[in-house]
Amino acid sequence: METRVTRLLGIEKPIIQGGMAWVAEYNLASAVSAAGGLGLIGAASAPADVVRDYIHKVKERTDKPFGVNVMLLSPYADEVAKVVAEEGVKVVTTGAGNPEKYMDMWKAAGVKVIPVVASVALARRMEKYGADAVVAEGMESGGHIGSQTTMTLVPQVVDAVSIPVIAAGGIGDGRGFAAAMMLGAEAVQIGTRFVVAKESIASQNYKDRVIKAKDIDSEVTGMSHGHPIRCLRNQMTREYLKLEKEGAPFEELEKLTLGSLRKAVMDGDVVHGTVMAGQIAGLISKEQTCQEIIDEILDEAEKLLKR
Ligand code: TUI
Repeated sequence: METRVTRLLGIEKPIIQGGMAWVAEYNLASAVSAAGGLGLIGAASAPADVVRDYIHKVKERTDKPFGVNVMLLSPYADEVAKVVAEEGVKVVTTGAGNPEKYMDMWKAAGVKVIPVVASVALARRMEKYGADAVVAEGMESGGHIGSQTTMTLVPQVVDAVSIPVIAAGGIGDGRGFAAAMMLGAEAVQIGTRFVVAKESIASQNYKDRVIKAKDIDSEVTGMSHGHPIRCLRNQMTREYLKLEKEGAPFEELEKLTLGSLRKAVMDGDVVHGTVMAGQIAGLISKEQTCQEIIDEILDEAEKLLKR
């Protein structure tokens, strides 16, 4: 399936893996790229030397294109942004902010720049600053979210910009993929379904919690202090939301979530940790390889789009 996004990135299949903190490391990124999609190393809050090492590890594992997601709230964002340019990474996506200050450096290094946006205003601004495409991410996504849904955001961004739009948020199968194409997207970004990929290093407890999730198990913490995070309900979210309702200060809330994603992903503590996942978790029922996930989504979507 060829689109402006597959041509821009030199990939076979219009599926981009989300830059998920802790989960999107070199094993997952190289597996998605080797399967014909675009794998991403999620730099999250990792120091620049760790990201550089991961870039080398993906290069050892596949000669297909891959990218790095720069999380703009990271204390290491400046250094990671430089590493991306120095290492000749083909594609960068950004999250949780406005990447304007890095755009000239990346463009000069020949990096394709794809900011993740949650509004039409930021999409327009990114196009003006030279972005090659944007990911329009709805609030169905896991992790840090905006306030618009994928269904409403994607067509509005498609109408507002001329660069290609990649849809994200709530997409987990061929139906979601086909729907995104109908909204005008030219690729999709998928996170939650890749969390349970065989190549994903997420703990078995984390994967099982996603597989077990029901539609209504999704919660949003941090709304009161402007950093909404979507994750699956557990003891942590119950305590957090209770404190939030009582008007607890940010410092007190932060105690519950400091290091909590690592706890869930790496240590398997899905009771006290943060189990970030999108609203589509309820649809995800099994562990598969990245190749199986990508091929199944595209086979299903192609049948639907031909109907
Ligand atoms: O970035 C994400 N998802 C994430 S980042 C993350 S790590 C984190 N942990 C704690 C607090 C904050 C982050 C976990 N999940 N997705 C992309 C995304 N970007 N979603 C929404 C946005 C966004 C929101 C506001 C982008 C720009 C923006 O405004 C920027 C501006 O200046 O207008």
